[in-house]
Amino acid sequence: MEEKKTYYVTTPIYYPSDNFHVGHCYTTCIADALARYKREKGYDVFFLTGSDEHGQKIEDRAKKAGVSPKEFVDPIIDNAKDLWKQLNISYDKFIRTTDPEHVACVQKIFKRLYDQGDIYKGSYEGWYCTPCESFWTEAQLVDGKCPDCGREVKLMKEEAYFFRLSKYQAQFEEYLNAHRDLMQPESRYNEMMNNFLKPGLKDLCVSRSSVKWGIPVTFDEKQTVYVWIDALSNYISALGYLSDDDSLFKKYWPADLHLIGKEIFRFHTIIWPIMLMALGLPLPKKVYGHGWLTIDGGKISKSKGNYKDPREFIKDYGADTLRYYILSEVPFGSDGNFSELLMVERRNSDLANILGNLVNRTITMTNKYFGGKVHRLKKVTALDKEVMLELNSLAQDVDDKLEALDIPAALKAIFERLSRLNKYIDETMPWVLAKEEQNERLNDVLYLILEGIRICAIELKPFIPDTAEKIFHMLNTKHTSFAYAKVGLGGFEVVEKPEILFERIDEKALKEKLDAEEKAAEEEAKKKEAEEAKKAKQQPQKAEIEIEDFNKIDLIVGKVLECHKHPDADRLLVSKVDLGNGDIRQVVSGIAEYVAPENMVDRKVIVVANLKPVKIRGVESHGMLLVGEDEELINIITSTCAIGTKVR
Ligand code: ME8
Repeated sequence: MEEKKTYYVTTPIYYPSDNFHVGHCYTTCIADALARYKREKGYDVFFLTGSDEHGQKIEDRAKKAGVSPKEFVDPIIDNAKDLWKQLNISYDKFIRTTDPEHVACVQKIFKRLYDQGDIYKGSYEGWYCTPCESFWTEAQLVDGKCPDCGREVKLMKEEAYFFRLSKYQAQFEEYLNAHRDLMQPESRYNEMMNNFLKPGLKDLCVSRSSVKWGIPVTFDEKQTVYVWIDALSNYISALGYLSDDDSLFKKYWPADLHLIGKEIFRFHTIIWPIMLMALGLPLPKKVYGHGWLTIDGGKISKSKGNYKDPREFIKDYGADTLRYYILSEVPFGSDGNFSELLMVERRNSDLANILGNLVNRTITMTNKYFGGKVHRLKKVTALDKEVMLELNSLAQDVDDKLEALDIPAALKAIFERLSRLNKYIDETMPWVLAKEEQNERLNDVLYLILEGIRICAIELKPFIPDTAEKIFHMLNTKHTSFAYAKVGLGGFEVVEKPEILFERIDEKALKEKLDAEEKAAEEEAKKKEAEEAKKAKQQPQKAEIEIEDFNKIDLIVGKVLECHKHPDADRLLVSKVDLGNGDIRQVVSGIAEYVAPENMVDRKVIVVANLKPVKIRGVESHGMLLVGEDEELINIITSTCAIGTKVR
């Protein structure tokens, strides 16, 4: 017997968060759609998701809550699992980095890399806050002080282990040349080449002695494994790598697809492959870095007032509305805007009008004209042939689009067929055929539409599974698998009463409701701001200064010409800023979490121009961008003044 082909797809493991938003649902929905699709195609699929639970932040939050880190994360993970259940996510395993099997696997990997000389002991340098027992990078400091408690920090070194990324550079580049497929989409390959590989890989710090909530290094009890070796290993620990039972590992590794957001692309396409190379393991076949769901072009965030628990959307509109919208909305590889109103508009136009209405009126007509029963079509007209050709080419079309991981295009192909069926109804006018008692033709027309609906529902199954099931139920058909995705069934006996698949939602009323909510949120934010300003006034301010002190600062309006990520620090962006009069500066800022580099270009910013140049993580920075900062957000202060304008 021929062995079943396997397909291993993963999402990132998420940080435990109380504020899961639609952005988090994005990767998981894509992975789910692909997993469901491959299962339908007969693959033996393993779909992995999970949670990334170690690190200082969790330790701190648990301490604040007065519980152990594990006790702290447990309910958050249950909450995440509940969300995935409500969204119909069909994962095969949910891995937690606190699972004992994962911990044991990471410890073995670390030891193996150490024994073979790929991990060595060195020292890590950073700004240390003694009361908080935390290291900070230059960019994380606020006014040169600890961002958590505001106290003085010291430049300190601690012993740490490093992974020899540099040793594998040549071997990895050679591999990449032969496997351009690894990094998807193509554009990100150039970004990795130019920003990280060409400048030369630096060894990576992979342990900390200052972070206690982590996996202990077995041969050095002072150290815990630091973030990425722990997190990335989940993709193989979940399959039992280095355990007594590694049958899943043997069956499914290497992964067919790691799906991740663009900001963690480097970790997955450079560090992870090199780790695997060092372990002598095959590399994943593809890593796909998708864009973000944004709101008004910015990050989704609770403090911006644009955050809503996805479960509220599911409650109001159903899981399939949310799945359909996020899967069809983000263009291939780039960012896509999320808006509740747009989601409802798409629900009304695509799901209710094009799909729901088609199903409803076809079932109604089949009942009205033939008591719910039609037989196979007998006489094929030129028009029927054209429609059949379109329907019969759908499966291949969807397959091609999904092979290229272009999910919006796959959905578009299906909706084009559904629209074609609606047009076919207008062209054939079944109600006229009924009036003229052309019963044979009427039967053939209804048969072809029902077949079309059935075929589209088969293709829709991976994306909006609940809806597809409802359609199959209404058509009363068992022919719901890809094996039957062509016109050719014997006939239909449909249910008597069609179910409304998607009630239309009143967009005007929703807009009014959302506007009112936004206004209330703005007022709430204003109130909070006023309270905070009042509090800040009561708090000790920085010491008063003389006007001469302020005059020492040279503030100038500049325009960002270029901006890219710091090659060596996730939180930093490196901008080239034109200050006028031929003065072009390079400025490093700790804003990567809040703005994409491409969104910095052409912005007019205010620069502290006479700040002494410094090197920040090896990159020269001459000047500082002014930003506004609260607990969760950083806004870049912009100006409409001309380049070179002095700010006073
Ligand atoms: O990065 N739109 O976890 P995480 C689209 N633990 N995707 C978004 C998004 C948005 N608005 N916001 C977040 C981590 N994501 C690590 C991963 S893997 C070995 C370790 C995506 O919870 C983001 O791009 O911060 C990332 O792929 C995923 O959510 C997890 O983010």
